[in-house]
Amino acid sequence: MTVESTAARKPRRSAGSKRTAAKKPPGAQPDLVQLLTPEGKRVKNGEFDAYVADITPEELRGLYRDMVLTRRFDAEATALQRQGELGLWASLLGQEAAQIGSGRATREDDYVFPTYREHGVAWCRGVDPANLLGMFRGVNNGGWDPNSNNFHLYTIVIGSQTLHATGYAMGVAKDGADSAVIAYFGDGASSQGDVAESFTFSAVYNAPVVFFCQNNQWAISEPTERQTRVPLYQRAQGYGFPGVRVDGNDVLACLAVTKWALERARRGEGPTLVEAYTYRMGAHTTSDDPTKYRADEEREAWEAKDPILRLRTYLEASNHADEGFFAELETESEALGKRVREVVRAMPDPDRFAIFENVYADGHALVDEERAQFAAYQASFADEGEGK
Ligand SMILES: Cc1ncc(C[n+]2csc(CCOP(=O)(O)OP(=O)(O)O)c2C)c(N)n1
Ligand SMILES: [Mg+2]
Repeated sequence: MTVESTAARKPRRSAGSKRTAAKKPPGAQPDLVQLLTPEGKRVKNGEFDAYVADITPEELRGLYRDMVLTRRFDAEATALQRQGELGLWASLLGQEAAQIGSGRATREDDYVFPTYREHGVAWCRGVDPANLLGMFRGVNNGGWDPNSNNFHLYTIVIGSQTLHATGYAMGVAKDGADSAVIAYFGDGASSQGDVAESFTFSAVYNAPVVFFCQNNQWAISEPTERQTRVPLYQRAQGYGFPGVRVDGNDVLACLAVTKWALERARRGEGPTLVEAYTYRMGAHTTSDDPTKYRADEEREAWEAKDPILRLRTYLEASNHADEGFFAELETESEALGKRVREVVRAMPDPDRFAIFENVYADGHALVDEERAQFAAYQASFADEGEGK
């Protein structure tokens, strides 16, 4: 498969979907780059094998460990929300391979622009998972220094980070650096104007940016069929850069395809769209109840394609990992869960007025006014208390 043929590939239509965007049957598999089947079998790929050809058993175990620890951390965060320790949590359950594969493909000097769900990518960038929870607990606006790990703060305004990434990438090119930028976004975000503008700008300025779309099939309660009439990766063709669809539950394929796309960016060949075809196994966030809008069979069909299970099968079948490795990892997982729980519970409440700091470097009259209003509002409670 060449880059050109990838971009020019025809949309696949499921039976009976000639004019209307009919929903695919559960488990339907579109054309995609896959190196590890759901059954854990390594399959050859003429174009992308080269990007993982020298991967060692130790590195394979590392990818497995990353996915397991990320899933464990994510489960702990969901539990913490249920116990009232967090206001909200956006789970990545099911998307571990897309995030670990692409995250491990990045170089230290690359810059990453996430959404609010990229806990696995944060892990790969070296951000302490406990620090991801401050915003969800409502005690800070981020919790880490973006420039320490070249990992931007989480972005809730859907799609806006693709513009930030494009601008940053244009700057990287102007600096003459050979680092690359990667922007994460979802299938729902693909409908945002910001994403369309990012595609146009990055294409015409040949910006070194990879657009990594995790098509997890749902944008809250809206299925992908409501976002597009063509496979999402084909959008790239209209902007003049390549798009490729990868099995988002295959960590090896995600690693290989993202490496390829980042290398294109480094060589000055401009943007790439990667559509990681995956599934959001849990709710959109802890505020959502997916049983209201999707069938259990759909989730069950995707359970059979679990990203962690398939790598475990492969590791065991190829004798790359023994029982000792899995047992040790289990212990490490439990320790991570415990530590995260302790750190979160100990997070101090912020000073109420801290929100007015750092809005402008040198302050602003409007912020001063708002601070004064807030102070008066707070004081009004004190008066009430005294009056009683
Ligand atoms: C500009 C904007 N519009 C609407 C929302 C509300 N919103 C939050 S998440 C979401 C769905 C996003 O879906 P998708 O891009 O597929 O990402 P996913 O949550 O599935 O990872 C919406 C509409 C928002 N945060 N920002
Ligand atoms: Mg989505």
